[in-house]
Amino acid sequence: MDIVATLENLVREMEERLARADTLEELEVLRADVLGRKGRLARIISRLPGLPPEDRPVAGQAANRIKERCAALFGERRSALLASREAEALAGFDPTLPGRAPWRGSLHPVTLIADEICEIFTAMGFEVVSGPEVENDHYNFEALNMPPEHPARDMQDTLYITEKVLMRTHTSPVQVRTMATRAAPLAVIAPGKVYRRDSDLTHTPMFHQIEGLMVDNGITMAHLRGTLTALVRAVFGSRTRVRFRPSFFPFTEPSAEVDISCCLCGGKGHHRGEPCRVCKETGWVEILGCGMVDPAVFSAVNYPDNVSGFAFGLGVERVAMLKYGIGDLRMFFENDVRFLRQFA
Ligand code: 2NM
Repeated sequence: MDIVATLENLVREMEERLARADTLEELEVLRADVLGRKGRLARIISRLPGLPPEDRPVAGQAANRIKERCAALFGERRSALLASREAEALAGFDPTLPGRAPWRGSLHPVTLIADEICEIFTAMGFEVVSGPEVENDHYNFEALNMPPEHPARDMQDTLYITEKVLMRTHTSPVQVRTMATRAAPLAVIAPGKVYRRDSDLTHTPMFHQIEGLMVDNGITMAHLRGTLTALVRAVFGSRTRVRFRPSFFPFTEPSAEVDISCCLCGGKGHHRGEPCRVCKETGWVEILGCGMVDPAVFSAVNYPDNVSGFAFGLGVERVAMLKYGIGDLRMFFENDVRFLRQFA
């Protein structure tokens, strides 16, 4: 029967064309040509009603068989093409390899130093306290022996919110607040952000301070000296030398600044045959300010006059720069991961 032979030919022809179709696009053209609504198979089937009735069942069955066979051949070729396309895409890399873990970040060097210093003091029995960054005139200045018009207020370039409300210029108001609510004896440290109207290569409008205060009967400068020497040697190493230089602060009397032997040149003033850039050839670098709390501060918080105490303050960025050999203050605020990940 001629129609059955035509159908058989169609399958053979299609098998050949399928073998040559090597893209999914070519395959789709072939599918439309053979199996589409107006394709070759559809045209053959449309001739069935014109056959003599006795031939129709055999021809009809053959048409159905061929249709299924063609669809199956297409499916196989399509799967094969999809598989080889994927294999091509994956060529040269192994999809079972584990991914690269993203960097999860690390603590900022300022945080590392602040945590380290707080830990050193808590180990000596100090307690960490905190207070507001927006302060008022009383706690930031007045109670710290800096009345209005006191020339010491010119030492601070203050960021004012109103005439009486301001961004704290140091963390000392935290110590004042602590004394105002608690009786001696007291040993506290106050870490935190402080604000100054200052911005250049070596000053930022916000930086971090840690201040400490110890009050009891019989606290002397010997306690101050021993405590701060212990701090410096814990941070910079046990061979670090320490010297106390007379200075002035409105809230302490006497007052001192503490220098340490230069952590780059070891106090020699020269490093690798060059003048030391850290200590400017002096062999010493300033690290903190301190003193015995002025009686005027104690009276502002109604402390009895039989107590004495020492206090100190340091800049965390400054300590971090010296300890890690960072030459530029701006590094702390740029948050460049190439800088930050060195402290991971
Ligand atoms: C410094 C230097 C010297 C200080 C004083 C006080 C308080 F509140 F107790 F009076 N807190 N911090 C102080 C003393 C801070 O920073 C360079």
